[in-house]
Amino acid sequence: MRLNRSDREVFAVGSLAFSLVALVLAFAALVTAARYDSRSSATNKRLDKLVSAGVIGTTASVTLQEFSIAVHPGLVQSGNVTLTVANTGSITHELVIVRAASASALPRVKKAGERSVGAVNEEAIAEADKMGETGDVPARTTVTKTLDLPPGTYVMFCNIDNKSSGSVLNHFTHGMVATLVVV
Ligand SMILES: [Cu+2]
Repeated sequence: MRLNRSDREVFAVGSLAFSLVALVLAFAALVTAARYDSRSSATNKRLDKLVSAGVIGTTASVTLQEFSIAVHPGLVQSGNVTLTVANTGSITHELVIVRAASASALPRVKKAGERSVGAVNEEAIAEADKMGETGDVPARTTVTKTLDLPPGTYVMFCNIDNKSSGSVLNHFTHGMVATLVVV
C-alpha cells in the first residue's frame, strides 16, 4: 500500500506515541521493581537488626480467657520458640498451634460429630502443619511449651467444646484464635 503524505505523518505520530507509551510502561515497571527490591531488603535488614538487638526474641506470652487469645509479641524469630501460656479465665482452655495463612484458612467441621459444627476440623489439617499443643490448661494455671518453628505464619486456637443441656459452645467460634508470625 502506498501512503500519501498525511497518512505517513499519522503513521509516524502513531508509532511515536506507541513507543513513548511502551517506554513509560517499561520505566514504570523498572521503578516499581527497584522500589519493591529496596523495600524488601531494607525491611529484611531492619528485621535482622531487631533480631540481633534482641527486640525480636524467641519467647512470647499467650493469655487465654473467655473467649479470646492474646499473644505478646506476635512476632518472634525462628527456631526454638517458648510460649508461656497463662489461662486467666475461669474454665479450662487449650492452645493448638498450626501452620496456616490465617484463621479463615483453617478447615471447619461441617457436620456435627465428635466436634461441633464450625469448630476447627483438626483431623483435616496435614500432620506437617501441626506444630504442637498444650493440652488442657486448667483455669488460673500457666504452662510453657517450646516448639521448633520455621519462618512462617501460625494460627493458634482453642478448640474446646463445652456441651451443656443439648447445646454446644465451641471456643474457637467464639473468638479464641490468634496469629503468630515467625521470621
Ligand atoms: Cu478455650
